[in-house]
Amino acid sequence: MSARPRLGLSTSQLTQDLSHEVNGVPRRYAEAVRLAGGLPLLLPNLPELAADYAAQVDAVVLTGGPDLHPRHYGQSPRRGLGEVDEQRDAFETALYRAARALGRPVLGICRGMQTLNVLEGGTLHQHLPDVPGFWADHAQVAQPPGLGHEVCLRPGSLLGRAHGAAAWVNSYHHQAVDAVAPGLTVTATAPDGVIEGLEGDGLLGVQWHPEMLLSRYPEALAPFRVFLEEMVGVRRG
Ligand SMILES: [Mn+2]
Repeated sequence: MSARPRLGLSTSQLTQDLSHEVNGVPRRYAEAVRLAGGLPLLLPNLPELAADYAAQVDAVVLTGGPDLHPRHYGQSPRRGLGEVDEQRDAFETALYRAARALGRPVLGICRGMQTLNVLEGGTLHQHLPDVPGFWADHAQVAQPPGLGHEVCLRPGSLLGRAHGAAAWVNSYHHQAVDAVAPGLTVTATAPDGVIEGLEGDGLLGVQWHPEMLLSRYPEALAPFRVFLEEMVGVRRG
C-alpha cells in the first residue's frame, strides 16, 4: 500500500460544449503533487459525489480556473468580470464543504486560493486593473513561463519558513482577495499590496502557480511541499 497521501484535485471543465465536456487539469499539478510526496487523483466534476470524494482522499487541491461568480460573495457582476463556470463553482463548493467537515486540509492555487477565501466568508476584487492603487503586472505575458513579480512573506508562516523573507513568483490573475475571511492570515503580498498567500487551520493558498515554475525553479515546489509535510503529513523513508 502506498504511503503517499492521496490528494484529490478539482478539475477544470475544458469546454462548455455540452456534447464534449472534458474534466481535467494541466499535468503540472499532478507532477507537483508527485514531487512533493503525494498521490495525485483527479476528481471529475460531479457535485453529488463531493462527500464520497472527500472521504476517499487525505487532502484536497483546488486548482486554477475561471472567475468565481460574484454572487458567492454577495456582489453583482461588475465590468471586467471574466468567464465564470457555475457548474464548477457548485462542485468546488460542495467538495470544499465536505472536505472541511471531515477535517481534510485544502491547498488552493490561484482561483483555488480565491475560492477558499470566499467559502470562508471573504470577498474578491473582480478586476484588478479597475482597482485604484494596484500597479504591479499580475497578468504577465512573457513566454516561456517565468518569473513575474516578487512576493513578501510573513515571518514564521508556512510560506515564510519555506521561502524566506521574499520570493519571485509568476502571476496570471486579474482578480485578487479583497476582504480576508475570518480565520485566515495574509502570509504573502505583492509589491503593490495585492494579497498573494493565505493560511489558516488546515488551509494554504497561493495566488501564483508554483507548478508552472518547477522545470526551471525547483525551489518553487515549496508551497506543495510544506502543505504535504506540515498540513497533510508525509511519511518520509
Ligand atoms: Mn500576482
